[in-house]
Amino acid sequence: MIQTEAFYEALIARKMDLFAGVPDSLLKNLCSCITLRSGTERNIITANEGNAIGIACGYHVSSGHYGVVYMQNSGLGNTVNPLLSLADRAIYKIPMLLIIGWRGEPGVKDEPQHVTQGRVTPALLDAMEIKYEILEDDFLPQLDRAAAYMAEEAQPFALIVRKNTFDSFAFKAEKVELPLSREEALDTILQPLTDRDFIVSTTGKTSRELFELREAKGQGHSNDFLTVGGMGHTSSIALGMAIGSEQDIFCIDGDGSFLMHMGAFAVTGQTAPDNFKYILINNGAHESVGGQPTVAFSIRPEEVLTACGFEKVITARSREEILAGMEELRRGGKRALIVLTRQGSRDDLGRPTVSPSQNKTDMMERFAALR
Ligand SMILES: Cc1ncc(C[n+]2csc(CCOP(=O)(O)OP(=O)(O)O)c2C)c(N)n1
Repeated sequence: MIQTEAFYEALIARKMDLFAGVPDSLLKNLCSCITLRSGTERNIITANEGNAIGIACGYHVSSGHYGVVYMQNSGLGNTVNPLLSLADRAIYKIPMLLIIGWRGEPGVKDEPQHVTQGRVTPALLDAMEIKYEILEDDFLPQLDRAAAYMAEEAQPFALIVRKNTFDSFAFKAEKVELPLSREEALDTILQPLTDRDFIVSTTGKTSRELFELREAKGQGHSNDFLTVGGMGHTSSIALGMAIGSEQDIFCIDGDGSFLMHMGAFAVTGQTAPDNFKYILINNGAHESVGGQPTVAFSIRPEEVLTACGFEKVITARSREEILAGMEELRRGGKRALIVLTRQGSRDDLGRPTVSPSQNKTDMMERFAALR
């Protein structure tokens, strides 16, 4: 196991000193250390992983130092374009260090959404002609090789990080006191829904909690699309679903997901049919992967949604306000509900026991039965 702070110090000593990325549960200890040690000026928690590549490019050009981009391997897809069309040796030739959490490593049990991504991660880097090493306990020679390669070749260098590589680093996320937890908010959102309503819920614990609430209520799962992967695309999935059916489609998003592809809302706000019902659960954090902050408490998502074409945006903090907001959503027109929740979740929170493909089949049957 690597001592997290020693690794951080070794990066700084090698001029790898501007951090940018999207946090990952596998990199939780490293992300926590960076969040605490680097502060918000030297650690940019980006909306998506591609943005982090852009920041690392700009930083190298102006400072001569190196950006460090951290991500879960599922975020690699968001980096392909800026890596291959900007940083690559045929274009600007910009070095940076990539630190990639290896979910779904072959031989290590993981959730379905990580299996293929995990298997192809090294091959993907090979195909992109990005040099990489798997991070080892004896990491100093690896960082020296990375530094030498970046200096000589002016190209990105990647470190793939296995589960349990970094030792624990205590981090207390700044928590805003709000009456409801996300799970309590979800429980309230479910109250007025019928078996003719459908949900598209976002990546992370929102979908896990929704699954458990449905279990507890004995309601089955065929009305819920749990966006287990493809973070940030929840609202687009719901948009497509709303176009394909006359039933009400409730999109339950998270603030990290909302920010990841916020551009989608400009188009959704203009094109969403009346049965598209948007709910944003805003806890100001990437709570599912360690509680690292997002900027969602510092910006005004309601104004973003309004500017994009949502006619009315309601904000709720309590069960009563959520229920009133759900009534408003039912009225039709482009309306959205923002629910402010505190951070935190149950320690014994489980994972969906229905496979995503089975979930899809069940859902298609349910839609067909209502057509
Ligand atoms: C492209 C991509 N990047 C990163 C992740 C890792 N990840 C899973 S859930 C999550 C946090 C989601 O935050 P938010 O939408 O605010 O929901 P919360 O966890 O706070 O409920 C992250 C970063 C991912 N699954 N996919």
